[in-house]
Amino acid sequence: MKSDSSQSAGSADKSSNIKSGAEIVVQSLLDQGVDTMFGYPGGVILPTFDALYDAPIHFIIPRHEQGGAHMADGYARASGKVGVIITTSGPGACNIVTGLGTAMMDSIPLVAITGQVRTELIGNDAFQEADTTGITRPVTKYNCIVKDVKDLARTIKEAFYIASTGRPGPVVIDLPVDVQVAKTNYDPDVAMNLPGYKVKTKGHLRQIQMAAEAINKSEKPVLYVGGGIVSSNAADELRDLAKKAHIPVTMTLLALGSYDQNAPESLDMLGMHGTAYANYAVQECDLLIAVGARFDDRVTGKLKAFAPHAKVVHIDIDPASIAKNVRADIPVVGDAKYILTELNKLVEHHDRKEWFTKINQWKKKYPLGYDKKSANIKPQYVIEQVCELTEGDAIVTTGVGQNQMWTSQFYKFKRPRQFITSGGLGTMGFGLPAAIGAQIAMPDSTVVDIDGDHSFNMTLTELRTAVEYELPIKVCILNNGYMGMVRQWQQLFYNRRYSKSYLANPEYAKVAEALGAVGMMVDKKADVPKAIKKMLGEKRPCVVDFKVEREENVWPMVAAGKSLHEMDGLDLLESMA
Ligand SMILES: Cc1ncc(C[n+]2csc(CCOP(=O)(O)OP(=O)(O)O)c2C)c(N)n1
Ligand SMILES: [Mg+2]
Repeated sequence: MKSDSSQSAGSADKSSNIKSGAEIVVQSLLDQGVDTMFGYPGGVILPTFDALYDAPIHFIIPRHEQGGAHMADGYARASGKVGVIITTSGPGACNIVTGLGTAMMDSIPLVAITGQVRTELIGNDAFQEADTTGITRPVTKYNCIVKDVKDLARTIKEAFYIASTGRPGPVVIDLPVDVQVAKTNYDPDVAMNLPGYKVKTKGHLRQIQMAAEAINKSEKPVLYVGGGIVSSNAADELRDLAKKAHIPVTMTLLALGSYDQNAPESLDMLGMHGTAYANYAVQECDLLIAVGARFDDRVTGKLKAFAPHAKVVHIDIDPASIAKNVRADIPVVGDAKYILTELNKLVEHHDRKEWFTKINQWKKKYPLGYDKKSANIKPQYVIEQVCELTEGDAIVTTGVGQNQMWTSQFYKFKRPRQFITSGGLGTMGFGLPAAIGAQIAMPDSTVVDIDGDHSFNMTLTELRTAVEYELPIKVCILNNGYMGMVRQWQQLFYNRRYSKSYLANPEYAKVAEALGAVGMMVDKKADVPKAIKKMLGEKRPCVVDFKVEREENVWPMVAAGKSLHEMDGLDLLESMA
């Protein structure tokens, strides 16, 4: 092996630090503070699994690598730490691609270690060979293959640094089996070598002053905050700014809870299924202060007509995000926590009475709502009950579709890292494994996955993982029988032609029981609170299959291509106010 020359080098002390690549992986993880990881074994990663055999790391084996990647992601989102996953080559590595893409789109720090065939076989179509770095390049912040064991410790250190700094994201280290076996001296203090990777955290002082001046002058400002507030742990600074300067706050899907939704300044979520009061406020504001948000198309609607009267302050750690979609009048590149701290020293208090009066009128006229008198179980009712019975304090994950949008509308979040959902990629099947990861990170919290029937079906095998590790997660399936969001679009835009959006479901309560969890089915409205209470008291993983109204729609809705103020469904909300 080419790289074990260092075996003979150095003092007795140093030679005691001779380790195999596999041992270096484990020691590096421990040195990074990793105490929990996820993974699934296979041929070419066996040396590292052998080194993990007696390592003091809580190791969770999912039933499918995709589940493992979402678990690591849910763990990272709930804890703020880096999520770690290890898989074999070929099929194992390919199975985490969706998980990497999910983390990439939502800027979640992950480190994935994938086994690879022997270096001499690479490119030979060897058994279980896949071009992992090629396949994962577009879904990672950074990836690389380590071909020399001497580079391994440094590469792992760099991987954690890249994953967790700047705009966070997933990193893949591809590791051929022979490099796991090769030996070298392990230097825990090895220096990183990342000349091209620079993170600007501080923000330009003059730009910050200009932002403060604009805030002080503004009569109708809106804070529009995204996932960056969560990843920079800047919720306290955000609250100080909103309270001190008296500015209403609207949040993206990923930022929900970063501002207490029960506070009077909260406008809740904006965008396609955002609140009317958030969307109107954005369309009318004279200053939009975007923090850690990227003006995603689900947020802006028709770009040309977005926030037409607003001067835009854009604060983001990723310079590539700034002015990508919407012109920034005052760009500030840096860490949200730092910049908001500086901004708070410079802003003045203004009442902005007229602005808040107007906002409160919109809130009164168009509250979120649904037909509460219906005899059927309305999905929104289930979520409201879950919110009430968990005192708004649970960690909540979701699938994708209507279930996700209703959860964002009807569960009122109080703090960051409480709502865990796949925003950018919109990955069905995320809810259950993410709940498992979150429960592992937060063993004393109540973790509820509010899921769609078809989203749940995509990764339900992971229920067995929750049983295996005795995780008391709760799953509320909003079972409308349909791929509801697809059906809603087909109803509204395809003349009710429900093409391939229906599939008969299994009996989820029985599936849950068969997998060793508690299963319940609820088809009467009166039984909803009882069932939720029972679910919350369960020590075992518990699945409740709520048979909800089948053709309920999510309102309001800004149809694709429309401007934010052109919402459908407002008359309905007004009539239910
Ligand atoms: C992996 C994946 N495949 C397809 C889609 C497209 N899609 C978005 S929502 C949806 C339907 C979801 O159905 P369900 O989980 O039952 O949720 P509901 O909308 O009914 O609440 C589909 C198919 C997706 N987001 N993710
Ligand atoms: Mg459904």
